[in-house]
Order: sequence, then C-alpha cells, then structure tokens
Amino acid sequence: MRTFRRLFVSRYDRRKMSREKAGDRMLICRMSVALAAALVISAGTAASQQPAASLDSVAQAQIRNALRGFYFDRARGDWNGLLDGMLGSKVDANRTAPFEAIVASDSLTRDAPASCLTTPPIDQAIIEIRDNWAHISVPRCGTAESTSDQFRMIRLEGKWRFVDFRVLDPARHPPASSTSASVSSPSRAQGTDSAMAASVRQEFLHAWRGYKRYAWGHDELLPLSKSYHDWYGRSLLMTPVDALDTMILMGLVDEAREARELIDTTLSFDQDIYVKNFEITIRLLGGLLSGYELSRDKRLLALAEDLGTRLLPAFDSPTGMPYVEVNLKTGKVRNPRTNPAEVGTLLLELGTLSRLTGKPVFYAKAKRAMVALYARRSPRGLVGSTIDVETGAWSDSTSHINGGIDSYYEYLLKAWLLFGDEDFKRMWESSVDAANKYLGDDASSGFWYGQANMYTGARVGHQFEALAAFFPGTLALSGDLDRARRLQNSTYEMWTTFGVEPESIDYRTMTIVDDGYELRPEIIESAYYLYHFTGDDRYRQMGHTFLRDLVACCKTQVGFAALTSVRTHAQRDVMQSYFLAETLKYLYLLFAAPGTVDLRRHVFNTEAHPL
Ligand code: DMJ
Repeated sequence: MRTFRRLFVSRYDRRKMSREKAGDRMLICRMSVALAAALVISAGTAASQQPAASLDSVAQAQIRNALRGFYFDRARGDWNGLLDGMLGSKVDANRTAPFEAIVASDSLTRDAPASCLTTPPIDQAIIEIRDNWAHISVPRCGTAESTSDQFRMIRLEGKWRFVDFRVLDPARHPPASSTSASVSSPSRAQGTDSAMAASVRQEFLHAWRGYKRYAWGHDELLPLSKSYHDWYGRSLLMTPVDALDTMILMGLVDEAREARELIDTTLSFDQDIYVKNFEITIRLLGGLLSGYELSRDKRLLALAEDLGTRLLPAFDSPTGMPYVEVNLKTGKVRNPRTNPAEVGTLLLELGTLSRLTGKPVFYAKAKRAMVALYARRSPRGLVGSTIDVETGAWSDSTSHINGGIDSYYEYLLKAWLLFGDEDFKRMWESSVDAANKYLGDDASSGFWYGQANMYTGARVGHQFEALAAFFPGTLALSGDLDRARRLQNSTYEMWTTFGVEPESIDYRTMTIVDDGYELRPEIIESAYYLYHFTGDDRYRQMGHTFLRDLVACCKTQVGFAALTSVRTHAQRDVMQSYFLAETLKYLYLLFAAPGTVDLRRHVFNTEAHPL
C-alpha cells in the first residue's frame, strides 16, 4: 500500500502541472489515470481486469454522464453532488432523471477552485472495469494531493449506477486492505446472477412497501396484523435506519431518498428511555454510519455522533465493561449482568465514529471494554456466558459460539481488519484457537461447535443455534476456509433437514431444541462469504434454497414473518429490522456483481452495515 501511495502521488503530481489550464465550468474534479491504484483497489485478480477501452460506447456515455453529476455543492461546502445523484435527491433543478448529465449552475461551482473545473476524458477516470462494475478514482482538487474519492459503479438493468463512495485519504484512513489482505484470500466470485439479484430486490421492495404502508415512521412492521411496533413505546426508526444502506446497495434510489428524508427530519435521540446499548449500537449507530459513508449526508453523521455520545455513560462501570441499558436522556444506566456479545460488539461502530469525528473517546471506551472482557478469559482461553460489569465475575461459565457470545469473536477479528490494531490480532488468534480446540466438535452429523466449561474445557452441551451460523463467514474471512466449509455444510443440513433452520438443535441427534425461526441472516451471511472467497457455485445454490424457502414459508401479504415453529410453519407477527438490513442484503450480495461491496476495503458490522 505504501508503494501505491508513492506511485499515486507522483503520477498525480506530474499530471497536475500539465493540467493547470482550467476547463469549462460544468464539471469539478480532476481525474487521474492512477493505474497503480487499480492494482490495489481491485478486489480481484489482474487477469480479470480489462482496459477502459473495452467499454462499449453506451456504457462510456452513461458513466461520463454520471460523472457530470459530481459538482461542488456550495451550500454544504462539499463535493457531494454525485452522492445526491446516487440517492436520487438533487440540487440542480434542471435534472430530470438520476445519473443523467447535469450542468451545474454558477452558484454551485462559483467557489470551486478553477483548477477543478475541467472535463476529464472518461478513460482517464476509470481505473478498473469489469463486466458489470467499475472502480473510479478521482483525486480531490483543493485538498491534499494524496486524497482521492473512490467510486464504485455497477451496471444494473443495463444502466450504470453508483453503489459506493468513499474518501480515501491514506493519512487519515489506513486502508483495511493492508491488513485484511494478510488473512483473507482474494475474491473468486464469478459474474452476476442478475435474475436472482433482481428477485431478492423484489422481495426487499415487498417488505419495504409493507413497512411504508402500515408502519411508516415506526420501528417495525407487524407483518400479519398490518400494524407497527415501537421497541420503547416511541419510535427510533429502527427499520429505515437499518435498511437504508441495503437500498443504496440495491440501487433503490427513490426508496433510499425517502428513508433518508424521514431520518433527517424526524429522528431524535433526546428521549427519556432506557435502551439496549448493544442493539442500538449495532442497528442504529451502525446504520447511521454506513448510511453516512455511502451518502455523505452530514445529518446522518450528526445523528450518529449524538447517539454515540448518549451511549457513552454505559461504559462508566468499575471494570469499563458496559451496562446493558442506558437512558438516552439522563445517561443513567441499569442491568450490570451482561454477556461477551454485548460487551464486545461495539468497537466497529464506536471506532468508526472516532475516525469520522476525530474524537478518540469512542474507540477508547469500546476497546477498553473488549480488553477487560478478554482479560477475564479462563486460562484455557475461553469466555463464559454471563458476567457482571461491576465485579467482573462470571456467573455462568459455559462457553460456546451461540447467541450471547457469537459476535464477540466476530469483532475480535474485524476490529483488527478495520482498524489494523494488532492487539486484536493477538486476541482473535488466541481466542479462535481455544474455540477450535474446546468447542469445535467432529460429530457423526458433521462439524459443529458445542458447549464447554470455560475453566476445564470439558464438553457440557451439543446445542447449535441459528445465530452461530455466522461463524463459517468469520472463519472464511480469517482465511480458515477448511473449517468454514465444513461448518457451512453442517448448518445447511440444519436448514434443509427441517425446511427452514430452527433456532436451536442438538447436533448429535439432529433434533430440534427450539423450533422457532426469527428470519435470521447468519447462514446466508456465511454463504455470501464462502462464495466470495471460494467462487464455489454450491454457495449460490444454497442461496436459491434460502430464497425459495423464505418466500414459501415466511412471506405474508405485506412483508415477511418469523415462524413460531419450523415444524408447522405457523407464522409470528414479527419482522425484525435486521431482515432488511442483513438477511436480504446478504442474499442480494450473494448474487450481485462481485465488487458491489469490496471486502478488502470494507468490514460489515454484525448487523451487515459496511464500514
Ligand atoms: C442481528 O441483530 C445481529 O446479527 C446480531 O449480531 C445477532 N442477531 C441478529 C440477527 O439474527
């Protein structure tokens, strides 16, 4: 990466001098060939890269026109016009359709440095192009030369659309790729399954339209009674915030704009309610941050900072581990009995908030909590199920990867990948080694993870939950494809044996312990990672099964419902926000263009918000 930075800057320097003759007032930023960047930004192999010249003329025209939407927005003082285009809102009154050419008005460009107002040749802007997606690098004028804007576009239904945007300032944002490359294999995903991606998108629209019609402005849709539910008696817009980035990734421009406007105008955290720190962090803070990173809508970041600040008192315990609940208005806390997942699944969100606001306190508090928990692991390297944040004492010493511990493992790995913090590398490696040694179980029904006593390592249970089906994905991301594949084979059995996966089974006897299905995403998430890293079509085939069964068993007239029982397929009047944030997002990404989210540059939080 350092080599890339040197190359990138020096090429840009040379080009800069010859381009000082400003062009027309229509466009904004200077473009750079930046071929060196392509080598780094690429999610795939060099062999699959094609020169920009191979773009057909229609595609070239579409991309060129889309780039014309990128203008200086003086009101916001930012180069955000393109992102407005991406989300469908617009500043330019002459614009008639998303991604068509925009002639920025004088008022928009008046303050832009003259050197920025040039029309770039399209083949200088595109640095990597494949069948259905492209990476574009745009060095920022008027800022540090090493700062560039990175865009990703996909071709959807014949049109090029922006799906992703991020400011790359190597000084401020060390790329995740510099660390993730050292553990993850490159992507082997092949092409797009447009028909399946479109089907998933349709199902998403079905659920979203149900929410809009019957639950607009509330937390969640009740998909059977056609009503709504607010978690705390008043709304925190759980579904719109959780679902926003899925809409952006799916190219649902109008829906994303509606959701964003609702959030911008009505969401307030100044409420006298006790909230669950963990749930609010992963769903709302995560959703606001990824929404901001994909849209550059500053209101979303302001909301995220306000929320993060209101959650901070949760960490004021004698150990630094957070209380379960915190009052958003008063900062009072309650419930010191917690678990590793609730302590250790906060850092990706709070760390990202630190990065975006420049305030280290969020990262520091969340890291301290994780380290405090890790420090209380047993000599065998295992953590238990229940811990008191005031005394630091374990009250349940059962170790497992099921709900309550699950995402603690996930965040040990991902904190290392996202922030490059080597402390987490060591913590992840020692923790996963212990989990593999004491919890991993080669049973006659397949490879699973069961329960063990954290002090003795002795096996104490054989239950595997639907929640634990995230682990193949985490193992694959860590580079352990062997265990990842074997565990995914087992969890797929768990799904197909019962038609839909039950909440929990005894894997020795393959019998149901809890027969509900909560519209959970984890098994689909793992299929997505495994397809990404292996390119094995088996995982897309699994995706066909998941979609078929979801539609057959869970679809209602206005949305999708959890199941009371996978035996009877009786539906329950619940559609959790994660169904739109995670379940349908991972299912879509499994079939979408491989570069839709670049796993070398982004890390998903546990609610599937890309950070
Ligand atoms: C989501 O809120 C998150 O994935 C969390 O880590 C676990 N539970 C749900 C989905 O099942």
